[in-house]
Amino acid sequence: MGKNENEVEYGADQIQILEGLQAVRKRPGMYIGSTSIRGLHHLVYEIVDNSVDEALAGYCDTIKVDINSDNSITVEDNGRGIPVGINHKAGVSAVEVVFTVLHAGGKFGGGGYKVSGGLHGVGASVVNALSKWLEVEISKDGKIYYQRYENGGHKLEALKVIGECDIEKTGTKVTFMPDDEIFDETIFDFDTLKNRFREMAFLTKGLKIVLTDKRVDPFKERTFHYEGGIKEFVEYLNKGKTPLYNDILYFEGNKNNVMVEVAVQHNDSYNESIYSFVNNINTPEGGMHLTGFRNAITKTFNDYARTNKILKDSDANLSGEDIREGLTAIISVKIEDPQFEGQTKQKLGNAEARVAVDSIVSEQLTYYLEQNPSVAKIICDKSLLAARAREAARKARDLTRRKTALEGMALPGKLADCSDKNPENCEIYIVEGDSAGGSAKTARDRATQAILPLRGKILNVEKARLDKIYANAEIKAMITAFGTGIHDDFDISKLRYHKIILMTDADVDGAHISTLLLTFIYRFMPELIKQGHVYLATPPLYKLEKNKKVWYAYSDEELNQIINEVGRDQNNKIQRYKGLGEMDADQLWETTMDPEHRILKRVTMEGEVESETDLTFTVLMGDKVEPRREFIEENAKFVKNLDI
Ligand code: TTJ
Repeated sequence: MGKNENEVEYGADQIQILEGLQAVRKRPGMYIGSTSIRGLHHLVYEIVDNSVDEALAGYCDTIKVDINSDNSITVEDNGRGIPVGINHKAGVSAVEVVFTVLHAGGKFGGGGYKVSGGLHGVGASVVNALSKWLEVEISKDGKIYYQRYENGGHKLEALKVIGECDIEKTGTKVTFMPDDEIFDETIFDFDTLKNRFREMAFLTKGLKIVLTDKRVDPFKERTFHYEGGIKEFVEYLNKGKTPLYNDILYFEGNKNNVMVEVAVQHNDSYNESIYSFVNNINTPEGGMHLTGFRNAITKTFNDYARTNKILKDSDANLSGEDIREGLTAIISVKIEDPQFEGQTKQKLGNAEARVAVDSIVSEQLTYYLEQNPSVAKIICDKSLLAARAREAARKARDLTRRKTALEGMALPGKLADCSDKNPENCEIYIVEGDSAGGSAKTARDRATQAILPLRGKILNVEKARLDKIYANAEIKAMITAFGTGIHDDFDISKLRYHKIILMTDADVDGAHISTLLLTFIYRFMPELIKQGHVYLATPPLYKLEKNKKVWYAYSDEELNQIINEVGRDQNNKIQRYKGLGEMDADQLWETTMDPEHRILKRVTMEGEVESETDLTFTVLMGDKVEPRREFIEENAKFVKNLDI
């Protein structure tokens, strides 16, 4: 029986190809990490990374990403366009190879650096396999080539010419619809994509990325374009702080086939915000490139300080931590064959990267300091101050470290500890105010629930140096109670409670105290948040009493719903809770502490751009007002029009 024009002949190769794509559909998590919203966004990054490769090769300077009204995605670049000729080994067009063969092509045969996606360049074929449909258009040589795939990568026809274009127009345009049989969530989040594309543009100087959300009217559009690349990234991260000098130090070079770019600027804060990348992928666990950077600056600043008598011979060396106090830095390396290690495969293992970064930064930083003695002195003086504060803090810190049992309980007096000693069973409530703390101590399950009452507002650590922080009783009490230590001392295996629950009033003051607590935990023990140990308790907003029966409502909507159920009449007695202190121990237990009924909100680092979280804390908790006002305007999505 002859085959009609739209039937496709399945040779052995074709069957093998479809089996490959079928394998992706069977175990998507193996290729894109998960089928959650994170995996959904990874599809976009996998496609965009191909265009970024073309930009790195020097042939593309604009990438447009559209979220279409049907929640499909279009990515279009002005690169050379995927080759359209027949790939003789595969017997089909190179385009078809790219979209149907797993791990296809070292980037279509081109040399140069490959920016492999978050999951190491699984490429476009995986996106095709996980899409309901996908279309590709290539413009080159005055023609528009087109091909469409459906149901996880089944091609409808061979690549064909569907039209003409200007002879000088070249580029690749891909539109795909994620398969809702694979993904739990198929609604793209504009802010998540926005944050990642901002980061990509910073890391690829000169590249313009335009993100447009066509699901809203008028369209929402953001353009990211930084000729200064990672120098502008450092400037952006420092916008919530005060730089200590005007220059942004920039070092770049190539060594051992490792391309190195580093940008550095100190600010007046006491935190370090250092972000490292390999082939545009963020490496939160650091690795060899970060080690090379740390080694280089510690050695170079100490050499400079001694040579220039800023450090006397008798003085101890400045520690890395002293020099990095207030440091904002981006370390970006590009390497042909990155080896990722660590718990989450986000740590760079290539030793040649350590050598390359160390030598390039040491050499160029030494030269910069010699040419700019005033900046060098500013940095060394700040490091000396940090060293003295650290020395003072060390003494204070030793007081927060648990002494041995022989020296008696080193735990804070105000802590009502629990009897169970297995941290996995235990939780600690950080409670605002002594009265609520009293009720919580009465209400709790003594076996597994510890209570640490805090008195009023705690220190805003965003603006305080370590010695001042250690001097603060509330902060010291939490450090001792948690047991992990902080900063470089931090050891998650010493955590004494697997749940840290912040319980504050459901009003503005309570929210402020929760924010101050989260700032402290994020700046001093971020792993507690990253590993999901931190929660917010949610006390009820209302109590409704009717004919001796009681209901609790945790939101206005829920109150309305209950009133509709029980009937709207004058027997309803409604109390709006202003604070935890208005509840007696039984009510506090029943509504907010009983694991059977309570509602806990887990605190997570939403989104994938580490530096955005850091910047958010700086902007919201730092001392510069303008960036905070901008942030609130940009993010206050539900500002009610106050009828004043
Ligand atoms: C590679 O080297 C040979 C000439 O063509 C180069 C190429 O294929 N460039 C290229 C691929 N630019 N853009 C892509 C691409 C863009 C998107 C949106 C999706 C995919 C899979 C590839």
